[in-house]
Amino acid sequence: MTTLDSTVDYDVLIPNNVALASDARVRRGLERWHPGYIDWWMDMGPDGFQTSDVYLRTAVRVESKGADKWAVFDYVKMPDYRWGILLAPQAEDRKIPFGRHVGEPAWHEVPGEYRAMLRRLIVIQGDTEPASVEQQRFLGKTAPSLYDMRNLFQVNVEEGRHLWAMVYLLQKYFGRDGREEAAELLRRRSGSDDAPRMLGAFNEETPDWLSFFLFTFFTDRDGKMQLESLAQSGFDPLSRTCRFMLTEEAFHMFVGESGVTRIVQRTCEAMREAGIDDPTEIEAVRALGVIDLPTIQKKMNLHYSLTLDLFGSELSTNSANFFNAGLKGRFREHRLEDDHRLLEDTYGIPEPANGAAGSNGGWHIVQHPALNALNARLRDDFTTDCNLGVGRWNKAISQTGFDFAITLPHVAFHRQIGVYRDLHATPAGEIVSEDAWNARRGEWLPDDSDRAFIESLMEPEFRPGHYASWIAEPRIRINHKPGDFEWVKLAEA
Ligand code: BYC
Ligand code: FE
Ligand code: FE
Repeated sequence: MTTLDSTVDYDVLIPNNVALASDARVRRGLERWHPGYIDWWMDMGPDGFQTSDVYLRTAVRVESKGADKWAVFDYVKMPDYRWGILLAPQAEDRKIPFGRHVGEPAWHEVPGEYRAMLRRLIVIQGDTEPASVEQQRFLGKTAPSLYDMRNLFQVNVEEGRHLWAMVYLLQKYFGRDGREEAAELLRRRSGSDDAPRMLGAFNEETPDWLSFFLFTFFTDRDGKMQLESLAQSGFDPLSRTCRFMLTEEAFHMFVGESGVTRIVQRTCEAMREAGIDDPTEIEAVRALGVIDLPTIQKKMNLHYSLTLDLFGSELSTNSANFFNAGLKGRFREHRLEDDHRLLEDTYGIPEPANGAAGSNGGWHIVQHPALNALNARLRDDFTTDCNLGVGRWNKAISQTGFDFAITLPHVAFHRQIGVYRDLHATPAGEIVSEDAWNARRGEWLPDDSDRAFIESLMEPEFRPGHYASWIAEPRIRINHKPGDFEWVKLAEA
């Protein structure tokens, strides 16, 4: 069932479908937060392009009716983007779908006993959104095309909107401490020593466009998995917010998957034209001005393993508490058929057969209480989802006739968080000594020379319809625009 809230109120500063006009307290709170947000955007948003006209999608309603799409496309200067507050329509009689309260009516106010836990989840979700904008702020300057530049900025403004979405929940439902948290979200900075972003991967650099595409493929996909879990929440406003965010998130994943596909395609085409049969002839391939497949594999190993850490420890009482409380469910909980309480269930986690480092005895699956293993389960769902995309990259390789496959590394490879953090596992899942691991690190993860090579390719290509040497032209373009479309009208040419 849908309600009236599918139209957006453009009469107020902040486009919304949450009746802000009649909620003076929250509206004032957000209007007070807005200037700080704009300051943050000017400081930490895309560097050098704030006065350019960008062909952007703006969400204007939450559902498509006939010809009315949920978003409109037009040229916008990014600081004028209309960051709105849009929640998916409220479902009538929604019930809490899992945990101790399963089957009870969903909450429309914060349940007092879970207030701190809920606030923490919302703050962590909110913190990642501006963090990613900060990580990507210099990439516009080296964009391989105006098309890619536009896609970067589209992702950036939508991550900004996701921050608004979490700040709305904090301001509306958490009173004074919610306002304090909202201010802190603008104060922390990715990579800062004294006020870093909350989760590890959001303090890493995104220095080049291959990193950007891998980030949107893997790390935005963690966003998808986490949002899917929070969309199940018994706290209905969080559920509705996350459901609408997922609509936008699909584009972020498209940018990542298609970006890597285009890089792989270009590399394979260039190898074929040059008569190179062996993709591991790194120097010969690099001389063609394209990124060799083994380096793509190494960069992928890095981004995948950093993203696995974002799921938290495989065994976690936090995750059990979130679930029991009805705050954070499983991936697509509503499609799973069990009692949604998991009191008796178990879940298997791979552990090294002979325990400690130095043992090459393989892996075996150890069963744990399912409630404690929810992070591992979500992480496994994530890996399944990733493998669909990786399969498409490999198809692009095999279609050009090359014998090379990109593969996700073992779950224990290069981990800083969770049950594998003290192990030294190779991408194939062999446990080696710390010294042996360090000695071979450069085979598995990008080293200085790989980084320098990729950096050398990062020359801007700002002519409409042109693409940098190392990436193929897209087959499908946004909103069916022609090939020479001017996706970004640069302010100073
Ligand atoms: N780095 O029981 P544990 C996105 C902390 S991405 C640093 O193991 P738990 C996006 C943890 O906070 C999605 N600290 O794990 C993508 C805890 O600290 P306290 C973001 C970490 O709590 C791209 C302690 O270690 N949303 O949207 O079950 C662009 C023990 O934790 C890390 C969410 O994550 C880490 N990697 O699960 C833009 C959803 N991992 O409490 C946006 C909300 C753990 O002892 N968050 N810790 O001080 C959650 O559901 C959970 O907080 C986590 C961790 C899944 C992150
Ligand atoms: Fe987001
Ligand atoms: Fe995203």
